[in-house]
Amino acid sequence: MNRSKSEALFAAAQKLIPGGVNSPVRAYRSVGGTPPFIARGDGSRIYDVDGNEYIDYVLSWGPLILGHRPPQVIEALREVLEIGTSFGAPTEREVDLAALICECVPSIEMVRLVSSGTEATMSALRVARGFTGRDLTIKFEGCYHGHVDSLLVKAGSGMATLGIADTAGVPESFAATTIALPFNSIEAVEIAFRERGDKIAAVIVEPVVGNMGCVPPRDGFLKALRDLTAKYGALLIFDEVMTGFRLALGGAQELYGIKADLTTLGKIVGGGLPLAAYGGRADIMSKVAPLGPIYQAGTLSGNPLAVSAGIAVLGYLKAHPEVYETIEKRTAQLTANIPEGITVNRVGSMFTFFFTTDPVVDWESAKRCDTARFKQFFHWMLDRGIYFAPSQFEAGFVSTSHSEQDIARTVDTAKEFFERADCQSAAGYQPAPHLPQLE
Ligand code: KE4
Repeated sequence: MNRSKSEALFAAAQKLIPGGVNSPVRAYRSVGGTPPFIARGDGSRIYDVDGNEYIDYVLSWGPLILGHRPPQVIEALREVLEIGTSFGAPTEREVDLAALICECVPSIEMVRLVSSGTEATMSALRVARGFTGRDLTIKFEGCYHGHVDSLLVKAGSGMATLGIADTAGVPESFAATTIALPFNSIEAVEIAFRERGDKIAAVIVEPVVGNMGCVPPRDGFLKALRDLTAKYGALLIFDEVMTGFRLALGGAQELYGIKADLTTLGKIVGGGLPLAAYGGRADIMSKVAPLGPIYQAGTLSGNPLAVSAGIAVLGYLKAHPEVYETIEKRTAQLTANIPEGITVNRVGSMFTFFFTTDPVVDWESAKRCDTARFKQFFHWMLDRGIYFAPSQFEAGFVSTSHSEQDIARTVDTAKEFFERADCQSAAGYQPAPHLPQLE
């Protein structure tokens, strides 16, 4: 597959942008090779600057549940372009989106719009500390909640991909406010609360983890978090930036029947534009400025372009709940037909192929994956027009625009990889370090 234009652009980009990318995981550091520079997207497809076509299972890391350029979103954006792009003042659309969010996620009684998932989790954490008057947070190893200083402790996603346990630049005093525990370990949470329960402001969790790869909660784990936080007067924060509107209209909360005190949303809620949100119980959210003493602000919060895209997507999902059954069925077709020899985790239309034969239930088990074989698989698929996340520690997504033919072609291409003799071990098929070519 010729990627000469991407290579030239990548070389130019690296002179101007750290690593040539505006978010680390895009740089292909853990899989090697040149990241395709994307020229356009349409439905389930993206096309790079060299004209190569791919079936896209990254979907901008989750937001594009309706695929690329869904007509509803394009039309909504066109309408807004006629009236302006940003006012820095309240608009009717923000009230409409707030109402939609509160309707879809019953635990959210009041909501504040922000511009990124990181902003949402950072704000939710500050609100939890302000509301409880406590400083400590429990998070789980392998979970990623954006690049919030105090949460970049044993985080997943790009940090797991790059093998960075803890980032530089975060004062020890910040990191010390975070207690990182094994995901799915109720006992570890019980001990933490027994020892320091009166100092813990919140537990923040990806209710279904996407950022160490897709890892579902063990039976009873989320309920235990709900009970323990209530017992000790801490808040339960569900980080549903990835799972919100993805697993169900009401997110993981609807799927598992657990009501969080605060919820963070992102990705789908902005329909592919920069928009995220945090919200929850009115008694908690009423502490947020200008109503209460906890400050949070944002120049482009609630801007009409992003809000209109969010309304278009959420409005469509609300009017067509059957889409969840369709994308879950398509994802099941994809994951059920992957040959033996790897572990597949799937929840709804989120999935990960883990290159291990052991169950993957937490970061300890995820990090034992054979990332060298994942790299071979990744390039095998990429060179045949199947675009997965360039990391073993990310989730894949299916949209309403993925056809049964897309799924069948993906399964067949994966089967070829697993059946080829030289792909049976990491010593086998090796993509060229900078030019993953195949004969
Ligand atoms: P952003 O600040 O990237 O909008 O959202 C941060 C965030 C918060 N919470 C969860 C559960 C998330 O998954 C994310 C961001 N997800 C990653 C992908 N795993 C974004 C991709 C990237 O960092 O480039």
